[in-house]
Amino acid sequence: MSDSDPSQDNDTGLAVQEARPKLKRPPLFKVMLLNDDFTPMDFVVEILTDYFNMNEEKATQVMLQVHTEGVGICGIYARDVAETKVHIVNEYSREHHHPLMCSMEEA
Ligand code: TYC
Repeated sequence: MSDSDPSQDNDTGLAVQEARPKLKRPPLFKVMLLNDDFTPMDFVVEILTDYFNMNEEKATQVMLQVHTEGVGICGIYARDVAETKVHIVNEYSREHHHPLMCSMEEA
C-alpha cells in the first residue's frame, strides 16, 4: 500500500525526496617520527620495519629523511590505528631508553 511508502506524500500525491544521510569519510592521520640527536639510526630503522611494514631499504630512506629534515612520515591511518601505533612506538622507545618521538596529525 502507498500508506507505508515514505516517498509518497499521501495528501497531494507528490513524490517527496527523502533527506539523504550526510555521510562524511572519517579523517585520516599521518604518523610521524621526529629527529633527535641520540636515538641510534639502527633503532629507527627497526621501528620502521617492525611497526610500519617497510623493507630495510625504504626504512633507511625514511630514517635518513627524518635525520636530515627533522621529521618524516611513517604512514597514514585511521585515527584509532594511528593512536595505537604512536603509543606502541613511544612505549617501545622509552623501554629502550631512547628519546625517539612518534606523533600524529590529521592528514
Ligand atoms: N639523528 C639520529 C642520529 O644521528 C638518528 C635519528 C633518525 C633519530 C631519525 C631519530 O627519528 C629519528 N643518531
